[in-house]
Amino acid sequence: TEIAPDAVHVPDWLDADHQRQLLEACRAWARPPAGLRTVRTPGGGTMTSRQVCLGWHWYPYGYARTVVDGDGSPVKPFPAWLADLARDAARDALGPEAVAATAPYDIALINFYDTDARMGMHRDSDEQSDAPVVSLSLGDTCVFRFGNTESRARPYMDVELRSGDLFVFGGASRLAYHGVPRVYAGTAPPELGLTGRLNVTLRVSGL
Ligand code: MD5
Ligand code: FE
Repeated sequence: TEIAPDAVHVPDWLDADHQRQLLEACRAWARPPAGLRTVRTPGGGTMTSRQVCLGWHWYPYGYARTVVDGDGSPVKPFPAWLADLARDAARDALGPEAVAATAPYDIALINFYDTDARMGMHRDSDEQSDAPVVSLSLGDTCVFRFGNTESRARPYMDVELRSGDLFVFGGASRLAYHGVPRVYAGTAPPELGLTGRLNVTLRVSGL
């Protein structure tokens, strides 16, 4: 479903087996060193989701090769299979032209949401590439709020993202404001064995 120009939601893109495999990989990446951490913003805020990065380490607001705001370790490598997965996802959602001229995907930001975690409205503008962002959701259903490029305020559209869903944001939607105002407790597929929600975003650094 095209939610906005070049913003495409593909429900159930990952089948149950692939969801399980991706979850297992995320659990391994979450372990130290360079594991799951709490992100603090320069303004003194604390993000309620916890995050792990692959390839490049994101901190508010830039990218580094070490965990500059955590244990100082080198960032974990970005595996080739994730680059293939990202390209396949972007192609499926937007068509081959969308990634024909882009550099390989080289960043994964993985956010773990407890039931009471949220993500405020923001834009992803720390990348030096306009390649589409690929988002994969696992676990509990959330409300994803997709806004406009001008401000955090209305107009925006609320979409439910479920375990296995793909969302790809390219073109004019790449710099839209967006957030996660709510996670629905206990809505994960029981066989997955995940409490809460996990989101994997795949990006091109352009660095
Ligand atoms: C999430 N993550 O559900 C979302 C999914 C993040 C983040 O927002 O920064 O880790 S990715 C949503 C996204 C990315 C790039 C552009 C747009 C949305 N967009 O234009 O709406 O945890
Ligand atoms: Fe974002």
